[in-house]
Amino acid sequence: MGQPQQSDGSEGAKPPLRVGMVGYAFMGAAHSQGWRTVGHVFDLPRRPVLAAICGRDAAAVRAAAVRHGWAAAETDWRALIARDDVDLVDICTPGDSHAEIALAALAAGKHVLCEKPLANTVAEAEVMAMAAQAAYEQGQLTMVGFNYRRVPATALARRMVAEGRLGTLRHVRVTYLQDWLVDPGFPLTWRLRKERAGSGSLGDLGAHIVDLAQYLAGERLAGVSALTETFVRERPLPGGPTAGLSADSSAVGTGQVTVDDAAVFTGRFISGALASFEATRYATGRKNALRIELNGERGSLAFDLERLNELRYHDGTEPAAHAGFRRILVTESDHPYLDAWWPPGHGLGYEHTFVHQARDLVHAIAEGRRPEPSFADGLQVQRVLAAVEESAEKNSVYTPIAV
Ligand code: SOE
Repeated sequence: MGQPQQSDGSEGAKPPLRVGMVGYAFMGAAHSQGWRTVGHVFDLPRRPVLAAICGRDAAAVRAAAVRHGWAAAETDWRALIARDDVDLVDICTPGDSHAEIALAALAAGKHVLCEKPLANTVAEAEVMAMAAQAAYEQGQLTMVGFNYRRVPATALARRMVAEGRLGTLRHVRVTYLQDWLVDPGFPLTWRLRKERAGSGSLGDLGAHIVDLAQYLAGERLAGVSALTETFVRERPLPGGPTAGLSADSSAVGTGQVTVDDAAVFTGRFISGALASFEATRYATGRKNALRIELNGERGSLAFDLERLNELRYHDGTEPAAHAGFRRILVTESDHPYLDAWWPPGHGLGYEHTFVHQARDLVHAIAEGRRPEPSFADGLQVQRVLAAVEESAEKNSVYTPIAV
């Protein structure tokens, strides 16, 4: 039975891994929780230290440092990177600054964890992946924060696919649905501007499901056919009717949405298996609904983030008379990550994916192993997203993924 591991007093003797984080909003809070918790739950080879957090607003970043347990606060990410007491830079900013911060951190000799999507463009992601390769040769490691790989149930699904329990894969079906843009009065935040976010639902939600589908399938997509849409093209500016009027606003106090609201696409895996994807912020009533199903010749697996301690499995080799989908309660100590948590039946949640992400990265760094997903994996996802955009521009023409 798994039990939280108690400190035996030797924690202080472990070499520290001193983290500096850039960004303190939703993802910054989630990553902070991961770093803060991981050493109290898992027996790690190095002791994570929350050295410094960075954000532009001095008062807000100081408050975030206190709330999330960071020892120091900086207002300039260059100063954070220059600190001698930072070994690893964790980037939790909007996509338009990922490349610049990651490249500077690598040049300064730091390890880097970067939130998804890796970058806003393929060109940026290419430079980042090249820099990561060069840094690896100097002993620095890099990872992308695709946290949904680290739900115990999705990690178990990966293990079962790798064990051959599905046989030859035929279908992968994935949807990632939210509804926070349904109201046309919702303001024009950075996530709705291409220059900040790169794309809309596609980069934010589509990046997750492309990564998860390829991770679970154990193979990459070869090409896609896509439709994208922006349902509401003009929205109120965030600060109210007169704030920061932009050059492209046609009506007073509003601005243009320059990203997709939804992306629907089909894909073909290299093996010939077929996939379908839907990423939207307009699925009324769906808050953060990520579902994936894989069908193979020997069986099927289904995961629903709203029931994240469960995995559904159908063993197609069982006699039809009593075969059927069964529910695996993913809380056993021999399930991924669960040997360090609670006794069976006591479930985990969303935040634990960030604890597991930190755990895997600390192990990789201590052991000098390349963590996954790598920047090269992040680049490949970026290429899939670019192929989706290209296909959508050409009215769904099948578009091969660049290699
Ligand atoms: C978007 O709404 C978002 O916060 C994503 O950016 C996260 O990556 C996802 O996990 C939850 O939704």
